[in-house]
Amino acid sequence: MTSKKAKSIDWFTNARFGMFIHWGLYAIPARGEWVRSQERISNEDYEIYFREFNPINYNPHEWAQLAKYAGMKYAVMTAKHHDGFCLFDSKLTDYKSTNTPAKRDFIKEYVDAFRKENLRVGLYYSLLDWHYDEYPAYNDPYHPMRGNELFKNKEYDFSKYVDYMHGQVRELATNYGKLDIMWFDFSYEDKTGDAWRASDLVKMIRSNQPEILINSRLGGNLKSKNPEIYAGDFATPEQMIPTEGVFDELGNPVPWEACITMNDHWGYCAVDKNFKSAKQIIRLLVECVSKDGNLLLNVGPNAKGEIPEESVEVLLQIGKWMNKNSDSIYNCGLSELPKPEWGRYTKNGKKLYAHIFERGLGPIVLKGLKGKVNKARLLSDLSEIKVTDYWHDNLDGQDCAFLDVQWAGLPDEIDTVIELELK
Ligand code: H79
Repeated sequence: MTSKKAKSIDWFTNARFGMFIHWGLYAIPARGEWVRSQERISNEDYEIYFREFNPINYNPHEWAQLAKYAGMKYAVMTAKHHDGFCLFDSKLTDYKSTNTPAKRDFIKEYVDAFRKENLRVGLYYSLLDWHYDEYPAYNDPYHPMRGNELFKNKEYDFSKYVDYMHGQVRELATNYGKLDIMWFDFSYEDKTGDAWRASDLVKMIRSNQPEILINSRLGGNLKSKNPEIYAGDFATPEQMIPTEGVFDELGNPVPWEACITMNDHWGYCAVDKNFKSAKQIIRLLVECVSKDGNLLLNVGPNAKGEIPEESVEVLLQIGKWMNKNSDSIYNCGLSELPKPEWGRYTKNGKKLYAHIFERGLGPIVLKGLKGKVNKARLLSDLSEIKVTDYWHDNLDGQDCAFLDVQWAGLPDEIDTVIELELK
């Protein structure tokens, strides 16, 4: 089991950088994908968006090209979010994009477009469903109708919802060709593991998609010595990067992927202009890789089907950097060396990449690498950098190598990468 998993996950741990796409009816109110819950909007009141949804500029080929240019290797798109609206042509509900004025299966178009750019494709599927009648509302902590007296005595047959959910996941696993990732969101309180009939769900998915990767949000403990069938293949820290990566109980590395937003919302939010800079995001990506993890960076397209300009701008800048420096990202992971003062290390075999975030003064000091560096080059143009094993008046001890750089400031303010060829 473990070795079988290990094989099909290699592409993922080599890819390192992916695009998360949160898109649905909530793009119209444009106050984020939790708008229904936060404003306690009823099914009836939310219906106006269903009747309106017509994203005339939806062009997943452009999204795929942008993801590709940014250096991303895969994508994950919301087939259904918590609001229950389906962007795919499900036979099990009328609440789907093919019944809106758009009349399109957006998931079909997405998988085709991204595959065409040689990007791996994943689907996000929400375990929560605020539209389906049998999903508990009154006592649920998140449902828009929580605590609403009108729902107090309503009866729910949760097993009907679980049947529906399994049926939809089966549709996704059988009607959209080879999927690389199924990304479930999320388990809470008693709604975890067996409550979702998660073992059967995972068996069904894997029988249809033998190489698919499944995230760890169906419940269970991925870090255990004997993880449950439904514990998944990779961990998903959200809006944070684990301090030292993720390891199981035996100390073996667990594949992980940090998912982060560019501003402060996943779904489109018209007034949220709190965007991170390309520099911040590139450094976060490097941090993930330096800890053996991936970065899944979100975009929230608007009601016209356009990725916000601010996000496009940042992705283009990331692409410009990746174009020169992606050898220090793809196929790379953690080095055994402790985090250096000036930035981060990533490593691929005998190639060690020094990501310099802070210029400091004088030589770049490589602690622990005395006598171990064959060659050093600036990754962006492969220009030689002199390495020495001695520095006059060095008080740092005897184990250092030194990069005799001649710059006053950093050649690349975002992240100057030096490729070190180890002996
Ligand atoms: O799909 C994205 C989010 O909608 C979903 N997971 C990512 C990938 C998610 N975000 N947060 N959660 C699930 C957990 C719930 C957080 C909450 Fe809240 C805190 C719910 C209520 C308070 C965040 C802040 C959402 C509304 C306010």
